[in-house]
Amino acid sequence: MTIFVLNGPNLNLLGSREQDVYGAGTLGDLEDLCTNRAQALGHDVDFRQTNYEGELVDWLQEARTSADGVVLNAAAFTHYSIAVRDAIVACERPVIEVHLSNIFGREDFRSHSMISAVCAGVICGLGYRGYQAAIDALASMLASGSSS
Ligand code: CA2
Repeated sequence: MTIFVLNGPNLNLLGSREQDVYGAGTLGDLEDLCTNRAQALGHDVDFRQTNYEGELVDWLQEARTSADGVVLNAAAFTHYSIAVRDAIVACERPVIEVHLSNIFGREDFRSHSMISAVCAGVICGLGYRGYQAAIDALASMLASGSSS
């Protein structure tokens, strides 16, 4: 099975600054971790990052035909994008929302997610481990044929 791991704006900067919030690893390190985890479970990962809302919407639409499940860190789009929310619903695949940081322990505006209600689950505050946990959960959901 194929799992899309989709990352939103500014996550290409991982490792270059704000290491106290997001960790010291780079986006490349995160891709390696996701790929290795999925391979160990017998799945493929298609790992992508974009700074553009429309491109993320395009990828979620693509997931409907090309992915079995999605791990999504929509970054700042999480907090205001109705377009991303609608694309999650339209993709008809289980989507797990992930954040590296604990969005509930930061500025008030980060505590609200436009997308949580339409995702299969939410993981935040666990750093890179959150992506690993999301891949594990998706693999288990796909194997059992359930979306929860
Ligand atoms: O904690 C997360 O994963 C976030 O999705 C990251 C987003 C933020 O807007 C969300 O509230 C929470 C920001 C990603 C920016 O990443 C950077 C990485 C290094 C340096 C600067 C930004």
